[in-house]
Amino acid sequence: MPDPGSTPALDRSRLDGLPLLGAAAPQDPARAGIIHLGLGAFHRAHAAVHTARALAAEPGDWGIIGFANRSRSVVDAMARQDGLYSVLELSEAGTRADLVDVHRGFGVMTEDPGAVIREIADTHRRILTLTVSEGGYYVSPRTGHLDVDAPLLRADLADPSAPRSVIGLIAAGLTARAAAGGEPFTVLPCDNVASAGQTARQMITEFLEHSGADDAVLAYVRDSVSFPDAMVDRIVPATTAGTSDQVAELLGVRDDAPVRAEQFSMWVIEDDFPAGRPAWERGGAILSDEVEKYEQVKLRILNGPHSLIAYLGALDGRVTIPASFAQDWIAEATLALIHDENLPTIDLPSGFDVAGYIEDLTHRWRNHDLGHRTRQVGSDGSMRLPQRIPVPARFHLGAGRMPALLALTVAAWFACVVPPRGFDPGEQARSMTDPAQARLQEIGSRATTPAEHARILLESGCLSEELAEHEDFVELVGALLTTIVSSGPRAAAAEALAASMKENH
Ligand code: CS2
Repeated sequence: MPDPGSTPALDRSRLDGLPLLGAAAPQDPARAGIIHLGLGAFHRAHAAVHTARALAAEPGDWGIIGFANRSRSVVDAMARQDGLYSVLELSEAGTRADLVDVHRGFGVMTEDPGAVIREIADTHRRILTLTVSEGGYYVSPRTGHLDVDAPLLRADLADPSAPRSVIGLIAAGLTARAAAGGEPFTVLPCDNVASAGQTARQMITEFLEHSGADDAVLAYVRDSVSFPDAMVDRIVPATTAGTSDQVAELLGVRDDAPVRAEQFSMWVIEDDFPAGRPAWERGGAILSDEVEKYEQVKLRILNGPHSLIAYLGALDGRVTIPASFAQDWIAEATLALIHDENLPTIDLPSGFDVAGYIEDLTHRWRNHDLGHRTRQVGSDGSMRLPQRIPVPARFHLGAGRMPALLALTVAAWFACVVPPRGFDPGEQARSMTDPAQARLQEIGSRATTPAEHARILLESGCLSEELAEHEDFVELVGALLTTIVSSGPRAAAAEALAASMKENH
């Protein structure tokens, strides 16, 4: 173990001889064409990496000005390190570390919203990328429109010049950019949200309308701002305390902002950039006009089943995704969810090797070195599951079939995060977090049985109002939750497997 005291800190003076991933962006911050909101591990292991690779193939003015959501720690560390950090890639062939050198400015959105607005108005900036998680888009799962009842949005709508939500910030930034001459611009979401580009356009436009924006601003956003869809895919676990030690061992420097990721990385982007873009297609990304289909693949083959692995695993006391997926009964339920329930609902991209994607995925989920935690994947289900469950579930229910493994995913989520009265889901589930947890717990507290608990929660519209109208689905979620409470997750998985896709009578 290297001695942290004697390992020199990473900064530009240490670059010589260290491996650089792709190429560096131009040093001058004025030549940073990209702003990024959400400077977490995912962006730094995904879009930033593809950008560095694209710059190696084709130089250009594509440095990144990065804003963290609220935490100073990454921003401070990266600023201290002259924008440098390392990406640890953990594959079967071993672990390698490379430096990424594309970030040219830093800030914290909640501390200095004015800086974000100024950056969006700045004509040197041409693209805004986003990793703000599902909740950052403020889509009401109930209405599909902007969630104007969310307290933060309500406050932003009352005073749109001092926004604190991401949607409010972008709306204010675009308003300022329109006033500064209306140069074209692109907002490119990189979250696991279906039709994320269209969704962002809709939410930002609704925000502007609700806040009484000028017609000229609305016309600017409609005509000169593009919102391409994109599918993003790379498993990036939270950085742990040991990650910096690993970098010290591999590179001989102390990096306070490293990220860890699997080798696999995929980014499919709709090619709609009126102000230009990096040569991402030369940096490992796919530019495609079938992004929506790729998004379906991602959300229904990877993300939805990932949630099931996390919830069943946590209820079974498993700390990590690979430890969960190693349980035969969890793997069996997960693969049945993929093949029998989700795959038939997907309109596959042309020429896409779905069998290969699934085969790869089972290896990715077995990557023990990543140590991806069940509590990480299981957190924020109230924002993630509406993207993952209702559409495929309604597809089958509408045709008279019962998607019992989708129902199991919902029951296991409730059991972990909003457990029925008197049920202890165990330490891994208890450590999952969710911004809606207290509200949902309050709603569920009126129930006297697990079945009633599931019913009240679903009828509150927490997943989708339309789904809650399917009485037989609601009943099955209740029955599966009852089984989890009385006999454990394994018994519930067996029950769901037996019921999956049976014709309704
Ligand atoms: C996961 C994703 O936490 C989750 O919900 O399903 O973060 C997943 O690891 C990534 O989308 C992989 O691309």
